Amino acid sequence: MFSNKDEFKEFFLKRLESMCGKGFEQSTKRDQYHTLGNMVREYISSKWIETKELYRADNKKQVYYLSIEFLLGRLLGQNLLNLQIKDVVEEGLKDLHISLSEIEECESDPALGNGGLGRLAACFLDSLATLNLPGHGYCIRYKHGLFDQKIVDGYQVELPEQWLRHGNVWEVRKPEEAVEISFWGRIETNYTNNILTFKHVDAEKVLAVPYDMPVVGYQVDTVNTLRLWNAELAAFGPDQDILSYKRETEAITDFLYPDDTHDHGKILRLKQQYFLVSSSIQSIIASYKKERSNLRELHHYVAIHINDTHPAMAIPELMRILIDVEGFSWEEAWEVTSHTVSYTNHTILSEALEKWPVHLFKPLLPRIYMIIEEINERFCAELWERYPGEWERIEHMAIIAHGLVKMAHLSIVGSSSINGVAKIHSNILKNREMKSFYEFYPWKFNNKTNGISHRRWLLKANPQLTALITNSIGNEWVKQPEKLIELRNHVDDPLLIEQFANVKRKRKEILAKKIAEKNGIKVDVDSIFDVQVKRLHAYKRQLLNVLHIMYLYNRLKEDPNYFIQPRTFIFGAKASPTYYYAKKVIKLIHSLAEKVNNDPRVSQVIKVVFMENYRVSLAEDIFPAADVSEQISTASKEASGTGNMKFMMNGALTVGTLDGANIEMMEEIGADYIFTFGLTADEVLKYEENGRYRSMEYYHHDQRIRQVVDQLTNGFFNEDEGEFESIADSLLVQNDQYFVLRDFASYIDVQEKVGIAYQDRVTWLKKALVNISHSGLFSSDRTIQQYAEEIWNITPVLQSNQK
Ligand code: CJB
Repeated sequence: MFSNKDEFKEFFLKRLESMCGKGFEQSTKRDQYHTLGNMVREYISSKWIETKELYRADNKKQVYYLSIEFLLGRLLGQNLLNLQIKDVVEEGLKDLHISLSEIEECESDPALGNGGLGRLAACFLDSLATLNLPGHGYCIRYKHGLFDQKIVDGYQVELPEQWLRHGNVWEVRKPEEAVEISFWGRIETNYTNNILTFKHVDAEKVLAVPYDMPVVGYQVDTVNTLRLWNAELAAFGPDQDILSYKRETEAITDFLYPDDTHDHGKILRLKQQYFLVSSSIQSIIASYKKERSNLRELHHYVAIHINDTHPAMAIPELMRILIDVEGFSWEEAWEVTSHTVSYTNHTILSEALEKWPVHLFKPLLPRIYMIIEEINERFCAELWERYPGEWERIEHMAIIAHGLVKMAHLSIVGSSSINGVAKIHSNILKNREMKSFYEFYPWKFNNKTNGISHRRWLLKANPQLTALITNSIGNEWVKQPEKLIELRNHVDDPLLIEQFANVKRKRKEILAKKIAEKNGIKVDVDSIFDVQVKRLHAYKRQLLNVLHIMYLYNRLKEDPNYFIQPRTFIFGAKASPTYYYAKKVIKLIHSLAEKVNNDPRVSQVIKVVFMENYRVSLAEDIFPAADVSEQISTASKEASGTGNMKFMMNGALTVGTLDGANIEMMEEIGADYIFTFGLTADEVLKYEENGRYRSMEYYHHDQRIRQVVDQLTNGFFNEDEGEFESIADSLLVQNDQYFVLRDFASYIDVQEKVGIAYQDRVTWLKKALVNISHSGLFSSDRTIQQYAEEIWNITPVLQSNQK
């Protein structure tokens, strides 16, 4: 298509004219973005077709990763990088006086996810393609992704996100592969010649139309597929009101649910889940049947992975198709299904474990409900055989109990593998949350510690650091991130340390400029950039960070000689729109920023910045600029965390609890290279069991705590009386569920150590380099390799010239 910059320019100008109907001079940045995006997609398409052909011919097992979220981030820059045409394009554009980064800004973030779970799915797609593994994603084509956050007077306001407003250059609509989904109605059973059959009648039909997006591997020819389903009108019955049918159908794919670990039990969400699952399973079976006729071998050629329980209905849906459509017996269908599906659990927070009321479930999905009932009955019979008379145990493990369908139980019973996402989380699943299931099916449980794509979070986000590393150890680490460890041999090299200091400074300058533009706050690039960016949730304890800043403010006000290393505290977080507490914390951060940043003395040493609308593209500016990474969840509550890994890879030092993957980071780098504090998971879980924690005691015995907690309600913030009363109540009246006050003293101590450590610049920078050198372990390539070998049993498919 083009192999040098002159060819590129010629092609680009021609395409711009034909696509936009304008000459170059009249074109806008958006015209240029669309032209370039279109060209890149065309560049990809031959590889995409070849990959599909190869998979067909190769006859090997493929994995389908079903996820209600894929938080992709912008694709133009990543695709250019992965295709290795970024330099040619950038130079060609430069000749035309166009800046590639400005064009990239025209792409909206495809925000088809909330946070960690969705971003993990996106990193996994990147790794699958790069490792030449036959693996595809299935999700919903939400018209509106996660809401855009605006801050008005310190409060979060949600605006509908509009990623499709200007079209999506990456997608290809495939109407000929549309499938029908049935909701409501009733099931007619028929018993003839000893055969029981089921017919779904009076159903409301919805059409699921696929839109495919290419997933380009890095420096390889593999291009996998992310298939997004769109809900459209199918045939409708004579008695149906067309307008309400249209409204209800389109509603299925209108919005991504803005929950993170909360679930509000809405019927629309249940519809979305079945829509995703039914369309995906139908499509998987259809493509299987094009190549092979014997569905009894499905599990030898197909692995279906469910990312948390949202797609758990893949299990009864596959059973339904095998039994009702393909004529399998129950036993045959179960053998295939339970060997095809595998499941990842991402949280132990009880409010996030999905449980659906039977009275909602049964009428909406009558056949699926029947199948789940049957799975449950058979499972309970097995339990009865193994544990005769143990009613309580059986009731506790049942899939349907007390009018609820428990999706995690269904997922465990119907899957061949259940994994947690960090060692501690997998152990908690085995020894506590899912203990009875582990005792029953010990072989199913395993751990797969999360990882991140170093291509997105280092190569794309931080080209300056990428160049420095390559300069120091060569470029093999790019394809084999575990080779980053070679950097460890160079961390004492004064030149490398100085160059790294320059890179960090440069990235801090870039972020400081953004902060000045967006927040109107001038921050000192010599101060510590201390960052907490993630969804807002009580267990993630943004409040602990806030109370520490209030404490510093108080010290600075009381003691004119009190010295602290200057710091800029940076926050970014969206709160679920109905999560009242989380929204209050956002307001609190703003009130604190107002107080701190406007105080003539305090603002000399500390600043507080809240960056609006935290999302993947903003994260790419933030991680490279961080000095300190805040990973301060209540131990045992953060299943893994993945932001922690992105900071580490960009040379920030972690202040963290012994929670999630922080523990494995510490094991990998050594305790001298991370700042840990606070209760351990065992201590937290023990407190929860024995109920002995009294937050009031910490309030009464620690004057520092008393002062900051009182300031929430005593007019200190110049806000309406009662503005932050609910936060104070969560700490005292509700006995501080997440142990903020219990960990406060320990957090203050460790933060003091951070401030002191930062003053020794060289040692600090060396520690940061050590962090980078060990971050290869947390590449999603390692994680995906483990899933491929230990769960999915898939191997790379290579073009003949790559073998
Ligand atoms: N997680 O983002 C979500 N949403 C959920 O509903 C449940 C869990 C997060 O998943 C990440 C990926 O595994 C984890 O790193 C994180 O700890 C967890 O909260």
